[in-house]
Amino acid sequence: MYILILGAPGSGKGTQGKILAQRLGLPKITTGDILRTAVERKTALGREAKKYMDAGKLVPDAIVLDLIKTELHRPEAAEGAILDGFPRTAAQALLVDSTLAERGHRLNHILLLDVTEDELVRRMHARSRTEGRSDDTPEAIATRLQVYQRDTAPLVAHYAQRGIVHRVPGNGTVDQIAEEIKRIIGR
Ligand code: B4P
Repeated sequence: MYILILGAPGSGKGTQGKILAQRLGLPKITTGDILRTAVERKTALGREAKKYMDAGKLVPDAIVLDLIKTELHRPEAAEGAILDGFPRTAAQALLVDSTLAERGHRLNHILLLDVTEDELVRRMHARSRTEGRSDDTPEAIATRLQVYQRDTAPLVAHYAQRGIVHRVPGNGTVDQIAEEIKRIIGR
């Protein structure tokens, strides 16, 4: 089973993805974590990605498409995975669809975490005080929210045609949202 968790920055994708991956025994692929690790290790990918991430912009498809393909080809993801943080652009969505189709798979569920902008901003400001992520500055947060609306939110319409998008109210507590996801997935 392949499940995509979609939502604005700060909507709880990472939080819910982790709970869901543990419950279903599936690997979680998180492009944000992979890119942050590359930045910490100062690899060529990390040095290139950092300029975009710190500004709250998407890392260009030219860099991310290869990364996505490699992750989806990992043996652990051969029968299913939780996709957290990608696809984020139309080109990434096409790549995910075609890569899964090569093995006779497709996305089964898309969980769209629906959180008000006030709450998104509150969460990211709260995190900036505890985790010190370099893209949780007021300027980068504003850019990330704009980029989400421009590049990623249109993917909802792309997937809605297939009838696999589930809108999940995301303003509640972590446990309430996890329960709602369990109800939607049916396990
Ligand atoms: P991500 O790491 O994916 O970051 P994000 O979209 O900003 O999500 P975030 O981690 O903040 O949200 P989450 O909802 O988990 O990407 C970071 C950057 O990497 C991007 O801006 C981009 O530059 C680059 N990137 C990543 N993937 C890419 C791709 N495919 N293509 C191009 N570039 C890419 O966290 C929410 C916070 O709220 C947490 O602190 C959590 O503790 C808290 N929270 C969660 N649920 C809550 C709840 N119910 N109540 C209260 N707080 C909650």
